[in-house]
Amino acid sequence: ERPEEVLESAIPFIELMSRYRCAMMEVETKLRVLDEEFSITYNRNPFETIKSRLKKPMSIVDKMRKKKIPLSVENIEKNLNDIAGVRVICSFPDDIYALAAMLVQQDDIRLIAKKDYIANPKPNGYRSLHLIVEVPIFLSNCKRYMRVEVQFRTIAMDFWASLEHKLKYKKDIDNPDDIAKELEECARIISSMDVRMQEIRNRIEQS
Ligand code: 0O2
Repeated sequence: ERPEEVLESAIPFIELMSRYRCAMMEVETKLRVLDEEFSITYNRNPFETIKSRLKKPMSIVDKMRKKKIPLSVENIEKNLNDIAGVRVICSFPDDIYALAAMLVQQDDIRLIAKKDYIANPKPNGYRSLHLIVEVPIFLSNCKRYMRVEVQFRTIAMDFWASLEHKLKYKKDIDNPDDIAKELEECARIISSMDVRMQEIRNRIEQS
């Protein structure tokens, strides 16, 4: 193939990624608007930080291979839910559910799936609330619904997940079973601490 042909064949993929980037921006803006309103009305912020990321092309290829689906722009859009990811990090568990409900009830958002790993943690201890939503993006001549994965976690759950993520990707660790057990126990401690911090905040607000 000639270089210009290679480049040309990449255009649909570049366009797809651009649409995902727009959808990610839409979701992030919606959450920032809620934050703005909260800070004016209730004098507090419902989340600490928000981070967005697009899945890397190589990770997309790996995931499609793992799912044994032929690689094409159409198949990527149909089969992967987490090309566009928004991570919302809250101080308190109640804020997670409040924000998620406010996002989902907006009339241009379609909720595709909800995985509540806070109510039902993974066996390794992973906790977060995952929503797969579709959000419309308005282009020059059309409206397209794009899927975005929104992960809601507390600061403590995020701290845990980033350490656990290291375990997953690092090979040749001494005593991986011991570490996994220790991590699972930490996840429980974190969860009960999140609940206690929430209760303290409720008491402060009531008084
Ligand atoms: P990365 O590097 O964060 O992008 P699916 O995406 O639906 O095919 P699955 O496993 O059903 O696959 O999705 P799920 O459970 O909703 O998890 C998707 C993402 O949640 C992961 O993306 C992680 O970001 C996070 N996650 C899920 N489980 C764990 C866990 O046990 N530990 C940590 N640290 N993060 C987790 P990726 O693509 O795996 O990774």
